[in-house]
Amino acid sequence: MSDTQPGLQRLVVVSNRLPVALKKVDDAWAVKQGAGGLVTAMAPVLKNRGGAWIGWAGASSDPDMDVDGLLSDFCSDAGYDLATVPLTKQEVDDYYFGFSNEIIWPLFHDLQTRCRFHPRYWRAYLDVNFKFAEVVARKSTPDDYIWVQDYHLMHQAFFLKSMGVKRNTGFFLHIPFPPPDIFMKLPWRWKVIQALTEYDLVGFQTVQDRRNFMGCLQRLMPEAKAEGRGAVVTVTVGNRRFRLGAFPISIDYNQFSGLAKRPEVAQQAFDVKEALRHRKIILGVDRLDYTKGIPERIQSFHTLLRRYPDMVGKVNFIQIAVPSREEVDEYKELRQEIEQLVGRVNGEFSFPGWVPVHYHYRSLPHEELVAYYSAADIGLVTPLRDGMNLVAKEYCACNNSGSGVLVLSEFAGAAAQLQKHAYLVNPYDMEGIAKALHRALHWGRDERKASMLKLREQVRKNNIFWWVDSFLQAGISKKLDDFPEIET
Ligand code: GDG
Repeated sequence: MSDTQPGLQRLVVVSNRLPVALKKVDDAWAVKQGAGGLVTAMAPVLKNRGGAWIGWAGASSDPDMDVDGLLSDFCSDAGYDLATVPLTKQEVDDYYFGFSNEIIWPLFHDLQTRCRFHPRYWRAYLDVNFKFAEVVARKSTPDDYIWVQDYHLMHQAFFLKSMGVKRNTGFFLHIPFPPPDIFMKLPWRWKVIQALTEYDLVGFQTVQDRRNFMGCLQRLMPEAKAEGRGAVVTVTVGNRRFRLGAFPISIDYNQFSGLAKRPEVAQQAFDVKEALRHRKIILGVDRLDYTKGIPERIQSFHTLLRRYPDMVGKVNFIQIAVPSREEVDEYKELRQEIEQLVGRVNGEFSFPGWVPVHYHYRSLPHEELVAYYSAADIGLVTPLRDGMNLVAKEYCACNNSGSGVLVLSEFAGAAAQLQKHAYLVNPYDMEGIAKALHRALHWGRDERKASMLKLREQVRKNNIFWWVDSFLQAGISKKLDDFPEIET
């Protein structure tokens, strides 16, 4: 890569999925960069430092498709390499749907009763992690910095070491880390904790997640000690020393705020308001997942209409639910439950010219999503538990008028940064949410503007580029004093 900056350490990012999507353009397949925040932030860093992204390309619907050929065309344009880890259907079933999504996902979101602790899943998880580590070893050199993303791949540093491959490694967990009483239910708890101690840096979304991890580590390895204060601490276990840090992930603030200002997006936002006859709009946006608290949110809106008759006919609730893990029974049931609840509220309260709940079960184009964010008077973000929740931050970034209110679950990682100026609620407390919505709908303009200004400032300053820099500084610098204090 000729245009990389000399002297900078190359970066190798490892994640379950590659940050690309296969799209058909004029009857021919092409690889396009994904639109998520992580790839937006990482792509310029990878281009600047040089490096690679390693991951699974997803299941191909066309067995004759030349995935590697398509990826190599993409790499020459993107300025960094992509390397695939091919997975069989059985591996995807057991490692991805099984271990990752039926064990770690519910357990780490404090929903242990949803876990299915099949030993087969654990074996597949280890086999696939080994497979990934072999590709990482082949595609990297000892001078590269290896940054592993998320709970699917907790064993990368462990397997690299067991192969005798020396690398500087960092791991970032996008979901919460549970407290000891919950983590201890995991049959493979010791092996998972031990594998995480093999990284040189382990990053969490919040200081609380980092504390939970330290609590689990000390339960299982009582000799473990942490030193230091602030966002990053150094841990010693036996003769191993590594760092633990809190690095709250964020969004490309300027991209969201800028898009919301574009005339065509502002027009779309106006059209949404006009279609709803300028009634107040409460907005929920989520992947359809049981951690996001969507049924509880609809019931809270139902409670609002029942308790506060002055709200009937004056407010709309729009819920956008993006299809996710659709082949899994639990998600199918959740979808049915949501549809029934929406039907119940609309059945009870609609009258000609007013339907209280508008429910969209599909993924909206990015511009349309931004238009909804900027049209909404209230961003209602009430996950039962969430690592961060980017929707909360995107809502603030798009609210250029400053007149919106963020009603936020106290169990979203975002609450650690936004609690002072958001309206915090307990997502299980439907009466409490209804009350919060009623109050927020009656807040004075100056009060709303002052709070939203502070929220936007926080998201603007601590954006996704700040997140990448903070993590890399903590991971690559040798001394802890080399990087500034991280505000959490
Ligand atoms: C995991 C952790 C953590 C949603 N609807 C549409 C759409 N979206 C986009 C949003 C947002 C993203 O999906 C959802 O991000 P979240 O952060 O809310 O949630 P997870 O997918 O669960 O992500 C989470 C995150 O990782 C990052 O570390 O915050 O806690 O669970 O960006 O904009 N995008 C489009 N149309 C939609 O209809 N285009």
